[in-house]
Amino acid sequence: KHKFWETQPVGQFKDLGDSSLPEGPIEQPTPLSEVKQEPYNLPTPYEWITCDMDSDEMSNEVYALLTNNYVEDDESMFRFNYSKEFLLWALRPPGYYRSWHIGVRVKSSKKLVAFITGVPAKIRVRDTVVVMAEVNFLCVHKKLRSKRLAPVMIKEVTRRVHLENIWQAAYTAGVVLPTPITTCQYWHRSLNPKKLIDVGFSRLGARMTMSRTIKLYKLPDQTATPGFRKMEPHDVPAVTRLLRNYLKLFVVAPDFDEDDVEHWLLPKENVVDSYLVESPDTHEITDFCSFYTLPSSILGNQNHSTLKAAYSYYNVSTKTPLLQLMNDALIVAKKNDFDVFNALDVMHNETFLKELKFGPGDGKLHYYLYNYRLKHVLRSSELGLVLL
Ligand code: MYA
Ligand code: JJ1
Repeated sequence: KHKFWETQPVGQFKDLGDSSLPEGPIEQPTPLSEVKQEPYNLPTPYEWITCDMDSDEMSNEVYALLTNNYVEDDESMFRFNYSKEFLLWALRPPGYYRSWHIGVRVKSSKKLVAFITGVPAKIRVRDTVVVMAEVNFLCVHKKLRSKRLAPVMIKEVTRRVHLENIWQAAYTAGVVLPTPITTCQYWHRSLNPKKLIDVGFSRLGARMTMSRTIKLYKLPDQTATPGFRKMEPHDVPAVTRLLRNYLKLFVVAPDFDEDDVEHWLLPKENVVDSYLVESPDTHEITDFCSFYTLPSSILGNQNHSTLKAAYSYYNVSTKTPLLQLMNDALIVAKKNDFDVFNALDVMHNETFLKELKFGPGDGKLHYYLYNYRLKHVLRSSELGLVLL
């Protein structure tokens, strides 16, 4: 069934019930001198390139490839439209390797036709912090699908990760591969229900009119929590402490230091938004919420071309009830003109989804580790990791 994935050091379906297998790396690292020194062979019309994302020309080509060929929903009504600024943010975190931004060009025309990336991350699995690659943005041009290019790209990124002496990876996909560490459900909270219905993102419920629907999803103009404000640079140490303490609760979670928090959570316009609660009396930072901006192109609608979506990122509540904190997140997202607020059922998200009128979507997201076995599949609420 999975001719490629059966050859890889990942959990296999046949081993799923077998808890005699140990938790941890599936295969041991080899000396770097034994890592293949030259790139894998591509079919002759194509060549590898390392994408210099600092170059405006290169990042424009990557943006165009993904805009036209990246992930769609099951009915091809929407396609992720990561912005250029978002891609630069996602691909250049602290300690990133340029060599992990990999493109494939047609030799004759120089056209970019495929892409895959990794970025380094420290991820804790139970008590062990493991340096990993987070692999994302795997994309093959629509006209070159089903030619087995993806396995070559995955092997090439693996080789370049190994050259940095890194032997594990984390990734997500909408498809089932051998084998998920957990499977998450997407949930959606309408902010602009009329547009969502007009473009086919959602439907009028049974016995619902448009005006009743608009009323149902109405939100206050102002946030409710005293001391709720945007995160600022001087908050990095306090947010890092809050987040590190919270992420201890989960079986798999990032091990963020202050540099990571500065990069991943400090607000960046049209990319990532973070808010916190500063206690009006003690000035303590007690709660935190964040979301990233990922629009989708609306395919073939006369009236609208993009859906502006916010995706729940990391949220921590120690004083403000999570429900109230996330309602404030919905209020600021609505104010900032988002059409929908999306979330996965990870961490403690299940405690607010239904009450805040999120509904389950038709998409699922499967999480995977490369070369690291878990004894059991996790519940999604045991996962403390959100990938972009
Ligand atoms: S997930 C987002 C993936 N991108 C898209 O969905 C965009 C639209 N689709 C496409 O561009 C293509 O359909 C892709 C496949 C490129 C996805 N992850 O070349 P093929 C396996 C892993 O003939 P194509 C993201 O970015 C498939 O099961 N494998 O197929 C995270 C089959 O293998 P097997 C996938 O459709 C990526 C083989 O590829 C995926 O032309 C993490 C078929 O190849 C998928 N999403 O191209 C990558 N889809 O026969 C893994 C299909 O065995 C990283 N396949 O079933 C692993 C860690 C590496 C680093 C390790 C370091 C130590
Ligand atoms: O966005 C998604 N689904 C939407 C649109 C469905 C359009 C028809 N297929 C959806 N809408 C219903 C919303 C409704 C609002 C009121 C309350 C009830 C719900 O369900 C889905 C997620 O649900 N998204 C996708 O399918 C995109 C792909 C997801 C997998 C991506 C994995 C790749 C990432 C790797 O890095």
